Amino acid sequence: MNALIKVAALAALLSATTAFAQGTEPAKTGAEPADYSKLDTNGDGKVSKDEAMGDATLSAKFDELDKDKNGSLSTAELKASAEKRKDK
Ligand SMILES: [Ca+2]
Ligand SMILES: [Ca+2]
Repeated sequence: MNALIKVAALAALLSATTAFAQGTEPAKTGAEPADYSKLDTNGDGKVSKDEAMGDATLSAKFDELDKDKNGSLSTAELKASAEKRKDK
């Protein structure tokens, strides 16, 4: 009786594992920089200081990342920060 329960449990476990594996999407490469485009709520291609508030890390580094001090982070400025992080 006990053996039968064990077999049934094992079968259930195996089918659950298979279902999980099939439902899992391929892992992302991880090389992708953080998606700051979603912070650009007004869609002008730049992240303003207000928009940066949506990301604590970005908000904290805003002044440092805003190289030309124009009050917004351009794609180039964001890309530079992503590449800087990659070095570490
Ligand atoms: Ca914007
Ligand atoms: Ca800027």
